[in-house]
Amino acid sequence: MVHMSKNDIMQMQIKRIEKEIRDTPYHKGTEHHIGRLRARLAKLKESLEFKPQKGGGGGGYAVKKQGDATVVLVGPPSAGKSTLINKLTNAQSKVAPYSFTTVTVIPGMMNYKDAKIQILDVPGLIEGAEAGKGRGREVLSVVRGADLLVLISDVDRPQALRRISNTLEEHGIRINKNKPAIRVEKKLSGGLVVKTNITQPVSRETIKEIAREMGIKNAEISITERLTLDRIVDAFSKNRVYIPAIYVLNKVDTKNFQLKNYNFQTNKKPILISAETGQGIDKLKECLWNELNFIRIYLVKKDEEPGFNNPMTIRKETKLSDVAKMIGTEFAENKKKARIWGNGAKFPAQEVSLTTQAQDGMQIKFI
Ligand SMILES: Nc1nc2c(ncn2[C@@H]2O[C@H](COP(=O)(O)OP(=O)(O)OP(=O)(O)O)[C@@H](O)[C@H]2O)c(=O)[nH]1
Ligand SMILES: [Mg+2]
Repeated sequence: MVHMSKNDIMQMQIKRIEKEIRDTPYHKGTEHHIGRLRARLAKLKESLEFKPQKGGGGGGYAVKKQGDATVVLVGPPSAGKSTLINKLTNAQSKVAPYSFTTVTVIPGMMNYKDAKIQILDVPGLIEGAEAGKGRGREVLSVVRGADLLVLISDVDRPQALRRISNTLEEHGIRINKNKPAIRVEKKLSGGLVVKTNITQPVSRETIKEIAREMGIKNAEISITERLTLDRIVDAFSKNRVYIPAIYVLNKVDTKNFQLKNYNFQTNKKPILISAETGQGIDKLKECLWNELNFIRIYLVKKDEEPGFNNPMTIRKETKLSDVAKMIGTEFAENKKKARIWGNGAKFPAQEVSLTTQAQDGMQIKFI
């Protein structure tokens, strides 16, 4: 008898459920059933992907996040990821005319408009980078930690952008999407209650069934957005990440490439560059900066009058408590509140709690 590992059995179950979902037409009568199948599928994939690996460690893959934000370059082999990181940063990543040149994560730092943007070059990602197979697994785990993704291909393979983003989606990485507007308040008893003022395309019974299937037995579920079945499954899954991305097509120097001839089905137009000649690179830098939503704040030191002496570049929507931590863990320790001036302050020297979000132009004194 052929021995099957637990892993193999789970893979088989996944295939079976995926087939059943494909073979079942979606309508009101099957919605409940499909909802349950989707929930089961999500749970199976979750336990497959996030099971601790034998031997542990990431073999050179664990890279410390540094700088104000981390951007990961993701694309098929030979798209020019290493050429690009060398152009944007101080990194010296090996470039070669064959696939899978890069075998670990190569970090680089890009200084742009006062911001330090960490860029990570990773091995090429091929479609269906299945959990545990090849380097896909490690690449995906680095991708999950990114603040922004650059999905990059070249002008000979524009459709790879869509394929790569599909692969990421299959692994729970949601690109350019907001977190579903659901709040789940777990209770000790009382079953499930769904609250929403919006007409939902999915019935309450199905929503409850998905929740139950995913281990939520007693809870109040408040929904403030119209949500499809997939988004509901996402909302109850533990491993989903929501990351913004920009699309890039490299090697425009090699041929006359017209964007209008392609239907990318991506929600943003790709930026055309040549990592080799430098064409489009300034535009790309500007775009990275914009997408990362940087703002500038001004720190007011003890005994100092409010002013613009100590500028600091941070991400939009950063809480003041996190700003304090960026200054230093020791500094943050005994800070309970802050006084703020300028943007965001109702009046000069307003005292606020550290859960307040920083705004562009805000002057802040920690007290
Ligand atoms: N003509 C042209 N060639 C480029 C450009 N960018 C990269 N290349 C070439 O494309 C090949 C692959 O470049 P790499 O930077 O190694 O590609 P990669 O995406 O890092 O590849 P892997 O590490 O294997 O995934 C090399 O021969 C580069 O010289 C470009 O803008 N124009
Ligand atoms: Mg490379």
